[in-house]
Amino acid sequence: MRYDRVWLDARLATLNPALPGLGEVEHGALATLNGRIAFVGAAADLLAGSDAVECIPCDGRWITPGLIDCHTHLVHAGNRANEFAMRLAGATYEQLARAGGGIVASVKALRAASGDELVRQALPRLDALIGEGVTTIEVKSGYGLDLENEAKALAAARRLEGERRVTVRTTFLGAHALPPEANGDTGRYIDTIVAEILPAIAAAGLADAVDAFCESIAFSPLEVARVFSAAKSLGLPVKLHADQLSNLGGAALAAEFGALSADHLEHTDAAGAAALAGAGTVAVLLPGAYYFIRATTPPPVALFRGHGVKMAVATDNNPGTSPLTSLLLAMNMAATLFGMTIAECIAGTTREAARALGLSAETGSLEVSKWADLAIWNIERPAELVYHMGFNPLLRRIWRGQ
Ligand code: DI6
Ligand code: FE
Repeated sequence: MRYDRVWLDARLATLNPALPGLGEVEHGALATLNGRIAFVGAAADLLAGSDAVECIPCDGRWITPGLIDCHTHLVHAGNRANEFAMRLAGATYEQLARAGGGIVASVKALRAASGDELVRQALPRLDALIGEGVTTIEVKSGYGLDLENEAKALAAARRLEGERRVTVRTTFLGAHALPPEANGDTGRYIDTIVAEILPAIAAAGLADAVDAFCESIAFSPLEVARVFSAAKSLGLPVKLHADQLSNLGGAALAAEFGALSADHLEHTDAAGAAALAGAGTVAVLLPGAYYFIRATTPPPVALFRGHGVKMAVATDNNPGTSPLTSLLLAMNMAATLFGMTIAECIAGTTREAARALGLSAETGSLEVSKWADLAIWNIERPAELVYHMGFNPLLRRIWRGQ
């Protein structure tokens, strides 16, 4: 057998779901051909006589799947450090949102920025993630809130794929907040999304999925259901910001629409967890936002575990509630703040994050025929990926074999 590259003498955390734990293989080898994994397993099982253009000894280092940040608002303009200061002085996130700050402040900034400017501002954040071994990211719109600006943001997100070796999945989040020009008429804005904005975004091929913010300060379950029905009729999968600040039954709503994921979930109850399990909807947990807004109700991880709900962990990178560009730190926070195990944190940024994006067949684990998206680490044991705070043990990152 002839391969492009073979990594030898590696310890593998394959995340192969057929294997227990992290699917660990000692004395492992991994070979690639045309950007995909062509062999993964014990080095002793690599056929004698195999040949490769390049052989890379790993000296016992660990190889994991490339990390996946499955929930970000990476494309945004400016920052909201001013609001952070106000929150430190006592204002709440809801108060700032109601006073015209919050998401709407970021909408004004994004509308004023060109597509080039959005790409320019997103790249340093993307580079921070890439520098930690991230090979796939999801990017949401939701700061444009009209067709022109939502399309501009999604096109900027798509352009990131041309700027760096990274896989980008885009999500249309038109139902993120009410635009100022809607003058409080939520129903009419939802009408516009359903009849005009979403069909145009879908026709332009700008979105891989559709998301909404289901919350008392955003959109009701009935309004979200209208957006989701439109998405489904256009053949687009859905995701939902659900139960972050209160329980409006968002998890069950996401499950009802067969959502890829329901995200945040701090206030989800047992019925919501059961619904997620039944639908195979991934629970995406976002400890950066929980930490940054100093929330006090953590998501019900034990309930999710008990119901067999798959859990992912992401940065939720956004200017208002999670200015976080470290997926490794998100893993540490998921462990310390939410009580997730080491294995859950690592699966949550690889295999389960891929599932949350509908990419399970392509990436997220080290299995033959998936993309060779790899991270090679200077660590003695996988727990170090979750343990460090602000220290990056990445040695090398491989995207699609390169
Ligand atoms: N939930 C969040 O945490 C972010 N969006 C959302 O729906 C907040 C976005 C922002 O404040 O800019
Ligand atoms: Fe978010």
